[in-house]
Amino acid sequence: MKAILRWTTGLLLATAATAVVAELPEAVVYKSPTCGCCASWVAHMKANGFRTKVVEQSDINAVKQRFGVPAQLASCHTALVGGYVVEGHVPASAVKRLLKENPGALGVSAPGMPIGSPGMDGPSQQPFAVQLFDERGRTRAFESYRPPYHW
Ligand SMILES: [Cu+2]
Repeated sequence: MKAILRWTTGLLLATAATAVVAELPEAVVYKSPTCGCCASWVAHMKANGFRTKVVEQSDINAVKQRFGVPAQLASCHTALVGGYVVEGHVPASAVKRLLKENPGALGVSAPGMPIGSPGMDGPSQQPFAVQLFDERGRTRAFESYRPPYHW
């Protein structure tokens, strides 16, 4: 009986683990071949359970225009995750919250390249914010961060 219970528990745990992995969609990341901080952000996403696919493209602005990223929210890389556009160094936790809450928006952005955001190591960490944007370029606050950071 004990053996059966243990076997069943093991099976349930295995099923739960599979479900967690399946929950996170693949992140398709468009970046220029020379962008180092973009690669560091990809590593951050991987470390937080996302499968990733990198598409190297030198004309990254064309990608942003195609996906509807408002010019004032532009950063380095642009990713597609679960039907949303994720622009720049958005923390994986914010992407997970986005997927969970599923708001009516085109995507999220951490505009610019804030020092201290995931993939942007540096000596003087800055506060930064993640904003939601829609297809008409309207933005609203989603999440804000203050150093010190422990991603
Ligand atoms: Cu960057």
